[in-house]
Amino acid sequence: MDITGPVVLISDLHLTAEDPSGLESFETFTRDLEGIDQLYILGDLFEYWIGDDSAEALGLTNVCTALKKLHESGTHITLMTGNRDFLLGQDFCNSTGCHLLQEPAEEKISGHLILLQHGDKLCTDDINHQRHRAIVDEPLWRETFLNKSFSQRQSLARAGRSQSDAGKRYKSAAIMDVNQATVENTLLNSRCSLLIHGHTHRPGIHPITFENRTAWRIVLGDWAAGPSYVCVAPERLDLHFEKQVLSLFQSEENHTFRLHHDA
Ligand SMILES: [Mn+2]
Repeated sequence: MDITGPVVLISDLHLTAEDPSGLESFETFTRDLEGIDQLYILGDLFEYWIGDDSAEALGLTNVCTALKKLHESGTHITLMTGNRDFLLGQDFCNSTGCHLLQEPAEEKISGHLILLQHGDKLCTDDINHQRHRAIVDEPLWRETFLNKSFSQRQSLARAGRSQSDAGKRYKSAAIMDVNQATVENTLLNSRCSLLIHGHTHRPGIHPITFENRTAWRIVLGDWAAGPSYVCVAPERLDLHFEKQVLSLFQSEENHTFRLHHDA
């Protein structure tokens, strides 16, 4: 681990008891973070979540304990939900010491104004996904689902997951990536020139030039090959994934960023 800033961001860990090594790597990661100012989790911490009463039944109490310990070490933890764990709620946050943040959010991080999002809502070419997301975002749908018994929720979630896996086999890679016009519009409507998101599992840093300004889209990786994370410091931002580091350095004179690749 190479922590080059006081603020760290992660997403797409997809933690589940079915993958004990993932749980272990999260516990190690949070121990290494103790003492940093702030951790942002930008969604899909869990492979799926069916209500704040189910951590124990899903075999995920160690994750809660790890977050709580990090919080107690003095690190401020901010949590955004993703399309897999959109049912994470206030009870989970209260018991782990996390602050719930709605997307999209403009946050001041190490002096930079950064737009944060999980990322699936930027993938507007995937119409079926957007339709599904609109349904489960309805407060009434959520209330109805959460009022079901644990085993009912469990079997509905299982059915939903296998449907989604089957759907992915037929979708082209392009459909499951962000839509460029949606990204540009999102940045146009914000004051930010940095956007950090996850979801697509395609880590990278991309310049976006529009209306005479350059913005940067930073994409977090998933954790299939170990932790992927972004560190933000006043003068630099580093994206770690698959043993690589991509960095943005900010110039002192005009505050523009320069990209550097460390393979
Ligand atoms: Mn996702």
